Amino acid sequence: MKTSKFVPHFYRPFRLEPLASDAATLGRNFKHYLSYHLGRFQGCAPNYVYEALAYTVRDRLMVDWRNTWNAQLLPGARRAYYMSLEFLIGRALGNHLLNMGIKNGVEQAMFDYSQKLEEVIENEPDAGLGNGGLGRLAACFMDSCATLKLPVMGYGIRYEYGMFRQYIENGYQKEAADHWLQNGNPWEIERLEYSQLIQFGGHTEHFYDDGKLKIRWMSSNDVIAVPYDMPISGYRNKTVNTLRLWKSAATDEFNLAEFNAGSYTEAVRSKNQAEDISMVLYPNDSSENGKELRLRQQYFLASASIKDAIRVWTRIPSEQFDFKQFAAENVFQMNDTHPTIAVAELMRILIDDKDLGWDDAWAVTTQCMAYTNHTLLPEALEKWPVFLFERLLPRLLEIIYEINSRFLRIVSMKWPGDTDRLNRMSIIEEGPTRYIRMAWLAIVGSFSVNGVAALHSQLLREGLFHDFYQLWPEKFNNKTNGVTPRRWIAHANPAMTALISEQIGEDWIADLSQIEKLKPYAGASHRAFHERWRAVKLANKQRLAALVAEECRVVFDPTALFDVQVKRIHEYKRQLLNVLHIIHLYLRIKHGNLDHWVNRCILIGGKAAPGYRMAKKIIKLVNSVAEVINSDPEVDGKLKIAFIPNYCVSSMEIIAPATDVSEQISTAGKEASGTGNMKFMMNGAVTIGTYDGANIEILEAVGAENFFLFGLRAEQIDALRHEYRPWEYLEHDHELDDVINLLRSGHFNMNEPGIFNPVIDALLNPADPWMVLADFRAYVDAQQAVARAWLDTEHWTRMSIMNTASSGFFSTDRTMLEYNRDIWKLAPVSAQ
Ligand code: 26Q
Repeated sequence: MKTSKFVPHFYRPFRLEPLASDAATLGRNFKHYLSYHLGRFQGCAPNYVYEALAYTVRDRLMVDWRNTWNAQLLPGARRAYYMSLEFLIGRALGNHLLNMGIKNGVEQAMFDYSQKLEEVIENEPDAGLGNGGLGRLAACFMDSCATLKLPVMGYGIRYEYGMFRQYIENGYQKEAADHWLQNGNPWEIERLEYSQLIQFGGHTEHFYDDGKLKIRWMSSNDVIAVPYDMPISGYRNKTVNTLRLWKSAATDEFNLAEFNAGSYTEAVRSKNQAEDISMVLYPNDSSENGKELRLRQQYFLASASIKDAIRVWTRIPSEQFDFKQFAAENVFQMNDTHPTIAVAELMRILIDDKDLGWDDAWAVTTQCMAYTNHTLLPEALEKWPVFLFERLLPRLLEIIYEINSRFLRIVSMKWPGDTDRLNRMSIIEEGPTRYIRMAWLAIVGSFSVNGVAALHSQLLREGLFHDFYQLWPEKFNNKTNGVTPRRWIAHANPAMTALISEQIGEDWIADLSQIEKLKPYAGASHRAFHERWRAVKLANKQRLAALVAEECRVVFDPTALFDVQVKRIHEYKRQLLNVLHIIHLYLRIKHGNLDHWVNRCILIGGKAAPGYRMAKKIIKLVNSVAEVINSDPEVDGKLKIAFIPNYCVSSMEIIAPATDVSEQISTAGKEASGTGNMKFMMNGAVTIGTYDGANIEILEAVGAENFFLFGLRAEQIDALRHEYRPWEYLEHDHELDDVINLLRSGHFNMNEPGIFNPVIDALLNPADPWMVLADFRAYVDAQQAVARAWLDTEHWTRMSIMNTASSGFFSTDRTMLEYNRDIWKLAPVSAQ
């Protein structure tokens, strides 16, 4: 008998047969899930229809998902891990249908079942596992990596509660819990078998093993990390990458001692403590800084992810693994400092568990880790009290001390006697309370440090990170952000997508640099195309107007100019500047000063961190001003203001395609990049913006004639800071004076006297870091230029087309290719 050599299963996966995706088969499978799996029938609650369809679609991702996994795991293949406390993915169903190219079939199948696909899609809750830009960026990155076939896995936390739901009561923001998992999550796959044990607390013990000093971490309270995998589909390329989210659970023996002592309730309490870790996403709120639970989340993610990556790397039991080689095949990208404890955790594992010496472990770690910074605001720089580490992560604190003392030796060699510099650069901040500076740990422990737009990276090198830049210039680089054109054009704006593809073919969807082929069509001779471009915009504006009517009870006229500012509410983003302009427009109506008047619908949206008083006041102000203006008969449709509650990924999918003017008006030097600006540009909005973040690169790409630039530049802001006298702007600009006086008069808050005094005080404070009044006149003038441009319809259409046609650079495909070229150095993997 012939015997063949045994081949382990991980080299010889059995093949899965692909499933048919014609409408009839899809319909049958859908009915199967609805009836036999979910036990629901026609007329059931709509979320079950969505769920059954999601399972039907997920089945069709499985083969590619598995093949992708196997192809990426071939021995010797290098992989990257994107480690982030946030992944703001939004809805998945419509996006997968687009990527898989089965939308028409599914639409038909749903139609046969008397369902409208569009409505079914609406029943999926947003996966809101992020605050804003940083979390959404991680989601766009995942999309692009799958489309580019890059072997990148996301590691995050499976929060039970995502970003809070915002609703408005009497003009004020209220928060409600976002229990997005309430009805289950049909996309995820639980993989209990890959659970990891995570240690907290306890103490360290030094001992000798074979004459060698070793350290172990003793009597810790352990928590289990259970992974849940979400599929990330590439655009029509048979690639499905993985987003692995960790849920915390109590260890089985968590309560044995307490159970036996008869203390049942104590036992359940400790179980709850374990489960608390992945319970809720922290809002981006400086009042939440230093919270112990947040540090637990960070270590939980870092430790589970590194252990998992090591498990995957060493999965073949018969082989020997030399951990000195770990960095050759593994690289971790840290999304801001949030997961930076990973630097110390990898050192701990390599030294304590894998027996590497310090120098070898450090060489591996600093070749594995890369760090992305997302902010220059000092209050957003993470630091953790040493005493917290002592209690929660004693072994990691020892390692950080050792990293620091070796690092400071390097500094003092290069700059002997420079104690100021030593203090500035130390990972430990000395003082009554001692802190660990996470950004410093990230820089010291990484081979790459990048900012997220050209200006931001420059300001990092020249300012915040200057000492480190002098020491290690080669570590520093820029990676300008992007957004995925699949979700933000093809999915969100199907009508514009069809129109573009008709002119230049479909290749631009997977290669956005080709969108510049649209530029010739901006020319005056293409009047018919311009007509259709406007018709698409109008239809999108009708769709948004319906949403605004429903959510805000405000009627928007789709023929008016749609002027939109949606983003987190923060003083540096200057929603207040927008409000001052609104009041100015209102006064112009009242004074009959209507030269070059353009009817405007102004939409503002965004969440304020629950503990950020001023941000919440700004929301109240927007709503109060809106109420007065919208109900003033003299205004008569010339101006409409709405605040859209609960701004999120799904609402942006309606908002961006309907926007004419995109407000990007941050104080120069403060917005690291911005990514909403790119979504608007792609959808044919024209930007009014400051010289800040990625606005600068947008301006360069589209040309000054297609962008409304205004305001002080970063260096002018810095220079003015010492001599800023806001009241002088009132003295020299009576229109600004009128605006502030009307605000002060209580015109917008008749029933709540004085509530906006803190806002007025902030604007007139010479220490106002955001210098709102300094840019008022320039902003109003730029808005007037917007109005004049709008009055020339053809001109506006050309600008709109030019914005879309110039947006090629702002695809995350480009961003990911740059990360890969300069940092990750992965070979694309085709799954077949
Ligand atoms: C920190 C400590 C405790 C609790 C929460 C946080 C926390 C959470 C989220 C701190 C910051 C964030 C998010 C920051 C963020 O979204 N930054 C944005 O990142 C975008 C992507 O790079 C940029 O485009 C934006 O300019 C930047 O503001």
